[in-house]
Amino acid sequence: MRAIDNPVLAGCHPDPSVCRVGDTYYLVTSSFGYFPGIPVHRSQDLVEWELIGHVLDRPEQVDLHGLDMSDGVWASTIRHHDGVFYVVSGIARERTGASIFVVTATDPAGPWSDPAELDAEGIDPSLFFDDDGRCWLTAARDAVAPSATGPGELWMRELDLATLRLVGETHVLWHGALSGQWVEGPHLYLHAGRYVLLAAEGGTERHHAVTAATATAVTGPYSTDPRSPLLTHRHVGRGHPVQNVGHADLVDTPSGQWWAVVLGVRPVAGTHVLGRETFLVPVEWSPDGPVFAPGVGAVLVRDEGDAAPGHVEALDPGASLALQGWSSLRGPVADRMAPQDGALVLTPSTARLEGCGAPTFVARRQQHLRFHATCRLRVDGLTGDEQAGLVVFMHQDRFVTLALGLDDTGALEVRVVARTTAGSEVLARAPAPGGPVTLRVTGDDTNYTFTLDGPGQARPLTLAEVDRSFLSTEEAGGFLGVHLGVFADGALGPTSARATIEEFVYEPQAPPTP
Ligand code: 6LW
Repeated sequence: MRAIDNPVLAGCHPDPSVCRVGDTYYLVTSSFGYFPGIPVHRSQDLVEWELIGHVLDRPEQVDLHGLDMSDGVWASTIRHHDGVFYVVSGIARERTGASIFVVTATDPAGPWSDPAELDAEGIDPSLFFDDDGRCWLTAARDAVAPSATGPGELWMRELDLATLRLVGETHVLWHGALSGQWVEGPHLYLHAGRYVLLAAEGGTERHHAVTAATATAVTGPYSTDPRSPLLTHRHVGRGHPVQNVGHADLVDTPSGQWWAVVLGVRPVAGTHVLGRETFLVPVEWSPDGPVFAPGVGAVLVRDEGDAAPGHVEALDPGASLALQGWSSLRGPVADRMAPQDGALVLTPSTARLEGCGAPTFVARRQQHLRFHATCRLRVDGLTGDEQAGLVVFMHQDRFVTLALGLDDTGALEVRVVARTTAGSEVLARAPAPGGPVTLRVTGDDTNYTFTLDGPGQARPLTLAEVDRSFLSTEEAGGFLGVHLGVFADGALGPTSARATIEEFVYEPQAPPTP
């Protein structure tokens, strides 16, 4: 095992769940309103992960239209049993609660089955296969759920694998070790003859923690592991580079070592923009149960190698955008996005970025604290409010665009617009240079800086600087992390306008020298 270069999956990759088949590991994370949903990564060493597919990549599997971007696909669990991969997950819908479903595949790269919806209430479902071949679904139910019996609880029911239906009675397992509030993210393991139920508690912010309960029978009774919390960063001080640690899933290696994947965040000056990322933590078993990060206390090690110098990631419009880590909002947009002569041609949508539909948008995670993202594009035939360009997107109510559009006289301009629930604010505007323009956003410890370059310009023009915290989870709320991408919206109906993305390049930048 190599040194851990945490986070092992950078950018918005929360609620990690992992399983091993032979010497290969598979990991899923939450995708919220993004499409395709539930990225699947593969690794041979738990450190280097390759994106191999998505569980929900067909629109008939999931409909996310109308949802807040922070709703949608929440925490999932991946397990492998008898040659079949199972993913259980839930779709959170603010207005109608959450629904839990299970999907299966023989190849984790896909295709995955259509979801079988389960008659279950709650979030964060997980599966446990016992030694008799029976499968148990656990999930979390908040205190406000109609049939909750406690202040938030973990419950269990048997999943009949032949019919993919829940059968038998519901067992209420545990109300958590801490306040009982936000007891969620359960995963169950059998180790040395004892059932160990891990949970995430304290909320996914600074008080996040891993807690545990144990039992001698799968359905309980479960008693709190008095060592809880087993892992948390609530006490490490706000200056520590990694915060909000929790939501663990365990896996063993073929040689019998144990590891946990957990979520954590990397704040700068108290706010984080990258979302909740996946970290790897060593685990050992004591007679009392799992010990996280033995020898380093419960503190994660983080390498400072945030960016490899000269590393450049260029969008390849001719290859699968999904497998390059690019997503759209709430559904596919392939009918408004086509590769052409090495470029990506966008047709403006009537759906707007600030709505809850599926605008013409495709973006990738911001994965480094410091970066440049540069987009060279040209537009043809824009009318009215149509616009296209680069977007730094946190949520439908929290994003900044650097885009080409028409000014009041119908002349092409470049403008920077910041969106909040209060509306859209134009931060800067400048006449568009003729020909293709180069739009760049630079992120650092302080700001997102928006610049414009183009033919005839002596040097790049800085149009606006936006405080980094504007795009942070602390200010925006919700569960997401910043995505960087391109968009085209504002059409009134069918349109002949086009935006041609000639190049999109993402370049991590090294930390400032002290
Ligand atoms: C996840 C749950 C949570 O399902 O956030 O705050 C949800 N807790 O465990 C979305 O990541």
